[in-house]
Amino acid sequence: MATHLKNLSDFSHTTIPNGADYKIAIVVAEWNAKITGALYQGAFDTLIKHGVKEENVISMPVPGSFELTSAAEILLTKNNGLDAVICLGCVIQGDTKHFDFICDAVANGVTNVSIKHSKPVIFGVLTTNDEQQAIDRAGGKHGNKGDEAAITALKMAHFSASI
Ligand code: DLZ
Repeated sequence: MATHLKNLSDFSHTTIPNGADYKIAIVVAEWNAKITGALYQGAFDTLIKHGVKEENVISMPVPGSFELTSAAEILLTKNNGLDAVICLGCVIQGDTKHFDFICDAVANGVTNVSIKHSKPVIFGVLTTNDEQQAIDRAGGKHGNKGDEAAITALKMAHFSASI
């Protein structure tokens, strides 16, 4: 376990752990599928690139982002071998309050599930004002937040394993 941290200003360059020993679930919302499909591809490819075995990536679609919380809860309850769950979705601002309800519910939901199970549950949900902002973050000019969610899962799985 690390006891002394150096270069605190340089956290983005901390080593990405090898995932050969990890089993990780990716739950992906079907709403805004063009965006969430790109997030999923980024997350999946990043896990494989960093050593996670293909048979140890569990991929599950759910109808919308609101369902990500219950899916993570079900997975962690029924599959004890999981080291992390990545939740991917895209909520785009509309004319009603739906956006706020869904975003709040998922953010709080994944936090609660993570704490309940003492396992990393990663918030890989885009919450954008319009579709272009989402495209820019799903393999566009601002990168792919699915990749980032996968790297976060690897780092947190490693954190958990090293305690
Ligand atoms: C209903 C709805 C709306 C309006 N917008 C989105 C969205 O932008 N992104 C998303 O992932 N899901 C949306 N949903 C669906 C909800 O997440 C959920 O599937 C339904 O309310 C049923 O629980």
